[in-house]
Amino acid sequence: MEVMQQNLFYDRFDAIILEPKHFVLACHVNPDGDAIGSVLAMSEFLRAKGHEVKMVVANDFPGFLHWMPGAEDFLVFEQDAEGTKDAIAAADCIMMLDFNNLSRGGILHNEIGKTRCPRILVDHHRDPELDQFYCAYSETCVSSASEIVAEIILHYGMEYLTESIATNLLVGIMTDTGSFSHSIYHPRTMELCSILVGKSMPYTMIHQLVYDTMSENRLRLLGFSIDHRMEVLDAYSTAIIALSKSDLDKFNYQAGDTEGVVNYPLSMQKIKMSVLITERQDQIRFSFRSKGSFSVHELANKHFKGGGHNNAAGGTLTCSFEEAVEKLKSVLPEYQKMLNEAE
Ligand SMILES: [Mn+2]
Repeated sequence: MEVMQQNLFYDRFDAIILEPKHFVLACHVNPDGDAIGSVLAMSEFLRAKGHEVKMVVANDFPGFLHWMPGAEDFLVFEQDAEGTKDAIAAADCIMMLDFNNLSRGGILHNEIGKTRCPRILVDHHRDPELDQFYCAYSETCVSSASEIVAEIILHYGMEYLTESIATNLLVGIMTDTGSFSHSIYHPRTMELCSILVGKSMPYTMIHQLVYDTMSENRLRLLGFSIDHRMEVLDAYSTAIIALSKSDLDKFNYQAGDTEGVVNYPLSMQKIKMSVLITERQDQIRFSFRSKGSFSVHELANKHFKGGGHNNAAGGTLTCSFEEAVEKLKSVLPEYQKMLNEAE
């Protein structure tokens, strides 16, 4: 089944890239390393194939990704709404990477929704709306969208794998697997990485550029989150970290500063699920992580208007900060047995 789908993908993708086109590549709102890395790598590949490519995002990405090769070329809707709208309206083909649901495009949603050109999906999230796409490479048992992009580029030949493509794809795989600590389902991920590392910037430099760039405020926010804002609910093998707007203000919060905070509680042996709740401008954001068989996708999808992967998902609610924390606690009994028995 999988192989058939991929053959169909290449049949259609081959046809699409045969003639020069104006591509627009988009990823999800609050873009992460995988979103940015997969878009940058695919853009460079399509340019090498003779296409015009514009890369669009709803909002800016964290500073620790700004160094990525080509990152300065992104059109950011929040900073240049007209330029971004014009680029989308002029597209012959729109590619969505690292998201499969137009609502995850944030404010780009409406603009992409207005277009009539073919759409291509390259993604690893669950429950894609496949009927919206002319062709789709949608695979959930891979580490990242960047891993799929690596497969696609290698399908066309090693000669397309430049240093910048390899570097961008490694950032995507490295960040979506928490530095190769989860979401690795098959040896192919490591095989691809070994090919990428052979072409990329030195791997240790990539790792440092992404992970060793904290401001003092960000590291102190992490310490504060764990020491003062983490609640451990032993009955549910769950830990919750809830950060209010005033908590974030106290540490002069910058985009990306809470990145990774949600992972720390999982390093306790007894914890199966970790939830980070943050109060944003007009909504409450939830970030879910789990270990092993407990799927946070279902929980996020059913109760928090979100979803994602089995072990990592997100969601949002429009309510007060206090209500959000109560809402989470109120759904835990439904999952108590599954959480405590998860392996
Ligand atoms: Mn991803």
